[in-house]
Amino acid sequence: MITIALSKGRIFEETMPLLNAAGIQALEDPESSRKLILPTNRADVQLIIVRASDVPTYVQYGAADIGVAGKDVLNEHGGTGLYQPLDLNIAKCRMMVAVRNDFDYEAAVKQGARLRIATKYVQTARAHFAAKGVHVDLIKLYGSMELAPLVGLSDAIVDLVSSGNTLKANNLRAVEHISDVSSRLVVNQAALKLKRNLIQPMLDAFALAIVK
Ligand code: PRT
Ligand code: MG
Repeated sequence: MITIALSKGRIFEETMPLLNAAGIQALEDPESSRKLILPTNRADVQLIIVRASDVPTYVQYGAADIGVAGKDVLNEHGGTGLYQPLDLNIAKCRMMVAVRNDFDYEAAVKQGARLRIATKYVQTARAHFAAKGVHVDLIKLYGSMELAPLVGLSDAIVDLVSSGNTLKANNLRAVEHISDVSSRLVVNQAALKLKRNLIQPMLDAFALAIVK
């Protein structure tokens, strides 16, 4: 049996065409089903539905053999025990620093001010500001980062941006681009060795189906 860990929403939707190309079809839709283990057309393949940030953990411990996770999530997790053979080029966005439209970020950085940064991506933010030599206090949040500068919780946020509509709607502007983000296929290292006959053909099919 091969277990594939996916999150609902954009990762599930954008991974489906790749799974289909490998001959795997989900028999239920996670948006309407309450099941967390979804059968597929193949008796030897099942899907499990987990939080996006939990995908690397399930794969690391071998509870799933394969998963799909954003580089944002993988960077925070650290990647221990994970083989990352393919960039799937899906769920694309950018990791950015953003501030209120009326906050003079450039001046604050120039003056060497200590900045308060609210983010879900603490490791990413710490590494980014350390490399720039900017002193920061990091405030860990679990969502809705865009709110933090509006209510005085932080000077800036580190968050993902895709269309930019959320920043715009909240009178925020992006001031730095940290990295481009897409999702990767992650594979449990032991599973790849023990179940290579099942996993390798899937990896080959995914590789051929990736839209560059
Ligand atoms: O939603 P939940 O709390 O369960 O978890 P999650 O937000 O980690 O999961 P999900 O499914 O929303 O995101 C899964 C993965 O999709 C992330 O780990 C990213 O790699 C990728 N991805 C791609 C995004 C976005 N685009 C994105 N725009 N993840 C989140 N966003 C959010 C962003 O945080 C911001 O709040 O969308 C908002 C901005 O969108 P725009 O279009 O207004 O700029
Ligand atoms: Mg989300």
